[in-house]
Amino acid sequence: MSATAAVPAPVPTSDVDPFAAEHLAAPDPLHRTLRAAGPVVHLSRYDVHALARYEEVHTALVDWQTFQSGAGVGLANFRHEKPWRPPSLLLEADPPHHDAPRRVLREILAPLALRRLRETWQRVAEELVDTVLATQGPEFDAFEALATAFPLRVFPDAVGLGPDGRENLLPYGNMAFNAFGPRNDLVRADADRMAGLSAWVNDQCARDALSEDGFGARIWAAADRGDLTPAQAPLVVRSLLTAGVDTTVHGLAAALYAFATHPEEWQRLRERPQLARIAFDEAVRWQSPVQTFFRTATTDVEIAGATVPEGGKILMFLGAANRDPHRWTDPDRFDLTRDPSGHVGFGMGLHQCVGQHVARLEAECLLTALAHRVEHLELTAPPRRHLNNTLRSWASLPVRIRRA
Ligand code: HEM
Ligand code: OVM
Repeated sequence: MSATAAVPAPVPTSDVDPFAAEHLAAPDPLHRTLRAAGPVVHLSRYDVHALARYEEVHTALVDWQTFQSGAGVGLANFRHEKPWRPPSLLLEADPPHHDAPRRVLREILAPLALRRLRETWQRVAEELVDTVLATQGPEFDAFEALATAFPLRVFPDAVGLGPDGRENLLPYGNMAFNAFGPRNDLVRADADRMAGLSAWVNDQCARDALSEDGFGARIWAAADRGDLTPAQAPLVVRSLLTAGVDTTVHGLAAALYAFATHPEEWQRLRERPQLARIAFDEAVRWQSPVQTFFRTATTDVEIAGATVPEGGKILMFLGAANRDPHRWTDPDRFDLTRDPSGHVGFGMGLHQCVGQHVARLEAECLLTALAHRVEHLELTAPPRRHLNNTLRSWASLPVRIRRA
């Protein structure tokens, strides 16, 4: 027996700040470095353990007993730090508390329950694309005109929001996704808007603020049935308003960016518009609009020879796992012929995105409407990123299109 076998390999450590502007703007080089450094890397700046390989990220996502969400899925440890708002009953909860809210949302957002929306969303997408093509000419900002405009036209109505104040939705989501990271300049930049945005969102979660036929009303109906308590209902509505807007805006932008830079894949989609769903999942794999989430260790846990202490935070790089060459062939390629299933862009396991069918339906409607009307699209200038601690997000996507 060799003496070295008993000595655990030292955990690689790094003082890199993954939330620094340079890495948020272009995360791929950091992801490569972290994947190569080892299965676990200690990040000394925040005293957290980082996972950037597919296998370890997947393991942490599915093992909710060891890697809990109830102490927060951001850097802040709710055991010691007061959360910036009452925790989410889904995202920031563990079984058994997680069960009832999850079941309620799963049923309301299930593919079958969304069927009644498809016809309307398809029509809205077609009208939007027709209007953009008619009024904007061949060159426009696809981030504003399509990726932002479409979700904002369909999703708030589907939830049942009133007409006023919808311009608060994106800033609120931006703030919430920043709040998972450290208290850096991105968080400080929104400090003065936090109270106002939160008050507006919380007001929209009341039964009286919601129409009678949307997702929000169904959440309140679940409370009437006793599936939720009346105190839980507004917080479950809040989850939709927090998680359901920015994610799809930047997810759709990722898909449009992918096609604007991969003309041969656009031709493939035009030939077979049924590929829209797979194309969207491949764009989510390729760009990972949600880049990171944290967990907290419920016990001293060994990951590939390294010990993460009980109560320690674990940072999962979803975007790095989605491009791990040990899991994906030619991972940096946006490729409609691959099978993107198994990507962790929507998470995996118990907390896997409960709104993913909503996101896919939006994407399917918008992408097929475009596929039928646009022969070619290309960038006219480098797109601009918007920096966020969690989202791989966009500020502009300048394109030129040729009508079909
Ligand atoms: C959870 C990503 C769209 C609502 C998640 C998680 C990810 C994710 C990675 C897992 C969190 C974790 O494991 O801790 C995305 C992406 C989207 C998207 C990339 C769009 C491209 C949506 C939409 C909604 C939504 C449209 C609402 C209609 C939620 C909720 C959770 C969640 C409520 C928490 C689920 C739970 O903890 O059980 N999402 N999401 N998401 N998502 Fe999404
Ligand atoms: C929530 C939630 C869920 C997923 C993502 C998210 C801000 C929030 O339940 O509030 O990001």
